[in-house]
Amino acid sequence: MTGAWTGERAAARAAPTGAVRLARRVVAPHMDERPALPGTARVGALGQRMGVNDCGVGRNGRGGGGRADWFALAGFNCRASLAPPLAPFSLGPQPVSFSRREGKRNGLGPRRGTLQTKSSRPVGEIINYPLSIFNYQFILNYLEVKIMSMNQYLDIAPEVAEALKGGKPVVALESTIISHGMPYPQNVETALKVEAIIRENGAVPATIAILGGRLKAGLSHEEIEYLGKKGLAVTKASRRDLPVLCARGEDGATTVTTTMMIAHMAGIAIFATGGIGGVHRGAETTMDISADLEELGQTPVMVVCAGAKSILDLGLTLEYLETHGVPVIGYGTKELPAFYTRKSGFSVDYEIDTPEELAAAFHAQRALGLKGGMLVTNPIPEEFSMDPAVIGAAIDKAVADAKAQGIHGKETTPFLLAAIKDITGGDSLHSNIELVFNNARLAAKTAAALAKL
Ligand code: PSU
Ligand code: MN
Repeated sequence: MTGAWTGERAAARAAPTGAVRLARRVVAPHMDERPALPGTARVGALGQRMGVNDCGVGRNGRGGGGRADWFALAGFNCRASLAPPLAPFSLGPQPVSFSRREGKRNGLGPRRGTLQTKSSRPVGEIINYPLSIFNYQFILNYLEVKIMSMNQYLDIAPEVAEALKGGKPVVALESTIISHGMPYPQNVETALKVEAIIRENGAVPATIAILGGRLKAGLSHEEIEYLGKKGLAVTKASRRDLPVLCARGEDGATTVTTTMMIAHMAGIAIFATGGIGGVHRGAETTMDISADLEELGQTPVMVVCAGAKSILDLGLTLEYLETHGVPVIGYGTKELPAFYTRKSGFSVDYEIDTPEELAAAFHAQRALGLKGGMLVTNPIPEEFSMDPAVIGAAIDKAVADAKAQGIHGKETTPFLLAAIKDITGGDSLHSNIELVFNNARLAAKTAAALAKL
């Protein structure tokens, strides 16, 4: 059986460093009904023959089936940045295609194929190289192929797709903060204002949520209003919730975890929010540790936040992040901010004082091939910060109430957020809103700086 598939380069641009970035969209059979990204080709018929199993990996059961790289090559959007030795691979203006031919199997089982241009002209030396799965893997490692869209469930809003295609700055935003983090209507007002602030600072906002089982990168105002009104009735969606929500076509508000995941699938590197989840107080018995920390350890997205609330055990949260190799940066501070206050008594790993240096550090993390994210903690502006004694007492009371009422699992964080707001009579909500604005500004400036690298 012969299978072939074609992918077309969506955008390529030379960075000042000489590195070449290539965004390629490959259309898989199940994507035929989906709108293509602006400016990309749709190759439905050729895609028909192509599926993960048709790549010779999963089907013959040899050579490590299920590799992410193969999945990327097998028809999902992928973005590659190419190191200079392989620059010819992506430099040609021609659309690139892969054709796989039925060939002899060698003793190790891989099929062979050739990588060539759509017109069968070689793009460069590498392209003509006969490929076994092993040297494929080698090339892919060089290519640093990253999955932009690992499934058929992703919808990137046209404006966001256009910005990504042109290498323009984009900032992701979460939706649990809308549905579970603040009351209506302040949640919707804040979400819309945050988007406006990101635009004022030169980036395109992409609020992320799950709507009708679709992973949405970029929401309309109506969609934000819908989530804000629905509030706690929307499922708070962490990593473990995605499969069932997508299969059932349900809605989900994305936490830091799922926002990072979907941002990364879409090719968005920077994400602004209020606070992250962490290791809860008493986790030594409850084992309540937010999936946000795991995600920071594995997904290459920069998260700009105001630290974490002391509803958490901040010391253990930092230990956990260290174990998972997540750099914790203080923006203009050496001390971890505690959300409502600028100080926590804990040190961060590094102080960085400019968006350009943040972007450079994130860029270096990628260039080093490190897999995780980066946590930027940006202290609440002085004028909006709260009295540590007042907020400390409110948090202690909220934590005690949660314990007394037997609140646990995913309800814990939303319960504590609402209790703190009630106890402080709304003062904390005001601070919460202002710190999100502050983070949006920093994230947009950092995204702009990153786009220049
Ligand atoms: N902390 C806040 N505000 C929030 C959240 C946490 O100060 O809105 C939300 C975020 O969406 C975060 C999630 O990802 O709660 C963490 O929930 P959990 O602790 O259940 O992992
Ligand atoms: Mn939890």
